[in-house]
Amino acid sequence: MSSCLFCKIAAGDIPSGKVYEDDDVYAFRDIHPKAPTHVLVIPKTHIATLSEANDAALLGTLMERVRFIADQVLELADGYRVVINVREGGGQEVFHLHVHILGGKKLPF
Ligand code: IU
Repeated sequence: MSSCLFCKIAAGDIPSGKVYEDDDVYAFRDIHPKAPTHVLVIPKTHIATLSEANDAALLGTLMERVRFIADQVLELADGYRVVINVREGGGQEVFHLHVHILGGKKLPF
C-alpha cells in the first residue's frame, strides 16, 4: 500500500536497519528498542492487523521466518519473546502487521 510506512521500508524506499529479507518477509531493527535486541518482522504483503489476516499459509510462513530470524540470524541462544500488538486496544501503532522479536536479556514478565 503506497501510503504505508512499513510497505515503504520493505520496498527500500525508507532506510531501515535491515537484518533479513526474502520474497515473503522483511525484518528490521525497531527505532525505539525495548530490549537489547528488538527486531520487527513484517510480511511484504500489506495486511493492516492480525485481525484481518485470514491467510493461513502467509501466517505460517511469517511465524516460521520469525523463528528462523530469531534463532539463526539474530542467534538469540538464550531465548526471546515474540509479540503481536493487535489494534488500538492491544497497543498497535503501525497498521501493517508486524511481529516483535525481543531478546538479549532476561525479560521481565
Ligand atoms: P506497535 O506494535 O504498532 O505498537 O509497534 C510499532 C513499532 O514500530 C514500535 O515499536 C516503533 O518503535 C516501531 N517503529 C519503527 O521501528 N520505525 C518507524 O519508523 C516507526 C515505528 I513510525
